Amino acid sequence: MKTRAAVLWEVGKEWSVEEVDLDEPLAGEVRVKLASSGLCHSDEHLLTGDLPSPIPIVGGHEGAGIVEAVGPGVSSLKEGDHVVLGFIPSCGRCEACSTGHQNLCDLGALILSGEELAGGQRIHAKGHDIGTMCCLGTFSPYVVVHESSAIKIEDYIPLDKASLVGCGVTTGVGSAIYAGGTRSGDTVVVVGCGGIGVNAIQGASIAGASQIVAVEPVPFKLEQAKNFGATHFASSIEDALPLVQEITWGKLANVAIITTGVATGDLLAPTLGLVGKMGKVVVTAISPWLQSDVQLSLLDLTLYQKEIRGSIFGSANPRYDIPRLLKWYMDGRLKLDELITRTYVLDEINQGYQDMRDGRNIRGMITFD
Ligand code: CXF
Ligand code: ZN
Repeated sequence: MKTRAAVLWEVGKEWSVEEVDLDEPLAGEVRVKLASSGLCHSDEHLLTGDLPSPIPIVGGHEGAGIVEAVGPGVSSLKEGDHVVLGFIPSCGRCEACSTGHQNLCDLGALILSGEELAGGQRIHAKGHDIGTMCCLGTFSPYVVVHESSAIKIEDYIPLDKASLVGCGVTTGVGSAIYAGGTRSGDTVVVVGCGGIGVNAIQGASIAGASQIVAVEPVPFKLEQAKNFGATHFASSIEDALPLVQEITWGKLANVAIITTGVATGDLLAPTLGLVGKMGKVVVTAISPWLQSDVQLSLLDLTLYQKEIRGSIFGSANPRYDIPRLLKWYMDGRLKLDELITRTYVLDEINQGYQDMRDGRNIRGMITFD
């Protein structure tokens, strides 16, 4: 079929919205008509080259919609099912999936490969075969994805909001609850209050943290952090230190989560300095792929028995946590509506990303008809 999609043809250039050919689903694949796509910072990482991926590529990895066509052999989905797309596939059979670590599914190795999970590409334009971000490519009203990437949800859940749990919401909430292991009464610091950070804040709040320190230089984002449960505010890590010392009576924080738009090595040492004995630093933000320089006090790490832990998808299990978080939303425990600063049509995608760069949105969202 013919559809439209935002394609990145060259690193450093803008998204180009154009007509593309989309193949029929092959074995194990489904076509989904999307309701919305979130504008996540990781797609911006493709554009800057911080994340390596073959191009051309159709961006977008936060989507939800309705299954419209089913390829041969699909067993978990049927036409008409409502689904959220997970940016990490979950096959359910590999060692990671079968031991409760679906966020580390073996198929995840393919999400930046430029190839679909079943091999090859399903999108074609201007004589090129075009890959998709995270084997999804949600910057298009229609996607053909493998069933390993689609999670069935209840029909009454608003699909536009649901797309956000495919990446940003679960990544943030899970970083606080799972990766950080936040417990009732804890002090949690969240460094960077964009689309992931505000969700780390609401995750910490749900887990019962009593003090949540938002660290963010952009005043609009700090204001948003307050709406999601932050109790204390600092515009830099340096300013956060005396604040955290004061509010914890010198014990320092239990958990600090790095959710900046880009992670850099120089953030590690001062963030490690914000947590106390047995404190955890969770590195959720994505760093440029060639970034490898980190300097920190190993003695601090050892003597205070601290931990530094990376986390992908908030260490959550897509097939368990996506429906679970949506239940929390329907029960009024998790905020999704408030995350969406502005919606855009597909043709406005570059405006959406400019607003992100300018600190004018927490989560921009493309809505389709
Ligand atoms: C990213 C993580 C690195 C690969 C692409 C997706 N996560 C979410 O934004
Ligand atoms: Zn994302």
